[in-house]
Amino acid sequence: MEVTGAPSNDSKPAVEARLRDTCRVCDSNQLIEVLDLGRQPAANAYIAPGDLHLEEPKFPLTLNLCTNCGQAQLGHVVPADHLYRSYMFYTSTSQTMTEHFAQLLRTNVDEFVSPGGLVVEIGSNDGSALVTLLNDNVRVLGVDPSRNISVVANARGIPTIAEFFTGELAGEIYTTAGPADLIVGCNVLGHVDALDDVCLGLRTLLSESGAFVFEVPYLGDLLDRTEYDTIYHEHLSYFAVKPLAHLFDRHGLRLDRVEFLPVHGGSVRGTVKRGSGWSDQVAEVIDAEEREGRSDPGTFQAFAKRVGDLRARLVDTLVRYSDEGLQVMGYGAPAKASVVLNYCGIGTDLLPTVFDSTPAKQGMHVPGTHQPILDVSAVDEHGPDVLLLLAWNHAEEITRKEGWFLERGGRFLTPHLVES
Ligand code: DWN
Ligand code: ZN
Repeated sequence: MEVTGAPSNDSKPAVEARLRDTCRVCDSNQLIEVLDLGRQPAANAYIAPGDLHLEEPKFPLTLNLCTNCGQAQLGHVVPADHLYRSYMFYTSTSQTMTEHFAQLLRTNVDEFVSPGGLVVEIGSNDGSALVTLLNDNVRVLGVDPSRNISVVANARGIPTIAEFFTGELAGEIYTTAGPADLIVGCNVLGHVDALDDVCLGLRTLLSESGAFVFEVPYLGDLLDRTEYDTIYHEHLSYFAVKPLAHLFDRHGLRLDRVEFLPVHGGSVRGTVKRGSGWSDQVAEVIDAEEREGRSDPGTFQAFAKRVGDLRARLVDTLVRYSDEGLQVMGYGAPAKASVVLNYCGIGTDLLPTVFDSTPAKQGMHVPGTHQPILDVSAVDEHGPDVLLLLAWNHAEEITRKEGWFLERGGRFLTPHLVES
């Protein structure tokens, strides 16, 4: 079944979302809907001022739970070409994340890559991670579907294939460059509809003693901290460790190690090798997830209730600030901003402007709710009393950079109503 985006009076053909009624991990059809965030535009589809009059394609944003394997996942798939070919998120906008990925590569190259060995990064974005290895005795290759951002990576000296990573592409890379000692994919698996095909590609490309190291936002943190704004069309899966371990096992891959990290609201990093089953350490984490009810429908019902409550409380707070004569503006225009603003119905009346450091986003408007995006250097001149910290996952870096705003008496408030 296809769900058509809102008809556009533009000449472009309408974009269509596909309803997926089988689980991405276990292929069962035992899916139940656990959250409905309404119809939303693609979260990174920022709008140029000249296009504001056009109707935006909007797609249903519903979260399903597979009661067979416990995988949380979106019900509707927006075509990947629509989401990624021209992309607005640049990893290099966060110094913290750039250092985080540099550290990940250093450690894993030392452990897995022999001199002259091949390191492949899937979803390599602007090359911020691989650039760390440019002076090392290793070969690097980026794979990223966004055409505009791959150009940036190539210009930085990171050979980058501007394509989606598939089983077929993995075979081509194997033929031309040989097996990879290390494949890295951070914040990528969640974006993939055809997980089986990507696993096939990993199995094809990995050297005998090589490793695939990935990071994904962790479902446990999403649930515990009610991070509903990380749910959007790009993120098709919300992973706990158990479904991941089963997925890899089915493809002749073994989840060997997991560790939990604070980035992006709480993430899990996994190390995968050729083999089957999973390690004792992974088994312990899976046991903990069972005890914590990470795949229980009741856990998700409680989560959905908290999401609705947060919406009401955030809107109440913004209305109260407005009544008190306080000026509120947004800080950061991440994809998450679009989810919060559209789901909560926060328009330019309650939040007139959003600031973001990404040059490509500046001068554009937030999808759906249309706040203009200005450079962060304009915060002072606009003089807000409160900044709604839409990029809350970078709170430490942002409050450090904008310490002057706090000293002046300003306040940051996250969409989850955490104040600083
Ligand atoms: O998985 C994904 C993650 C990794 O990145 C994607 N699907 C898309 C993207 O998600 P996001 O847009 O929610 O990412 P961020 O990292 O939360 O975006 C932060 C935004 O805040 C960027 O637009 C840059 C901006 N920013 C800023 O204005 N000042 C960020 C920092 C650190 C700053 O100091
Ligand atoms: Zn399943």
